[in-house]
Amino acid sequence: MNKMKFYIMTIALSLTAVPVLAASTIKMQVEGLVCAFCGSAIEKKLRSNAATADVLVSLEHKIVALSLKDGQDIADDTLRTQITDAGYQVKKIERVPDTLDSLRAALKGR
Ligand SMILES: [Cu+2]
Repeated sequence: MNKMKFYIMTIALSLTAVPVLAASTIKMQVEGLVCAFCGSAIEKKLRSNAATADVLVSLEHKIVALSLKDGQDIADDTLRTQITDAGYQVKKIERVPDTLDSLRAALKGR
């Protein structure tokens, strides 16, 4: 392999090593959400994070999800604390590749 090819390969590899796009949707399973007031309380709490772009609350599926603003993040611990402090129990926190809209559509169809 000549030097030029080697450089091109190296650049190509280093580009693919960078995560294409960090998951920007956080999906949480939350227990204790029983009525619309719970839903709006938790939504308000999550929207207080500067990194929050949008929030989805499904009482029916016990799912709370939020989308993050580009390049921003909220630590799992922060979310856990906010939700616990509001009086609910977080069962699961996961980063998913779906957009909030696709989650919304999927929950509706279930
Ligand atoms: Cu309630």
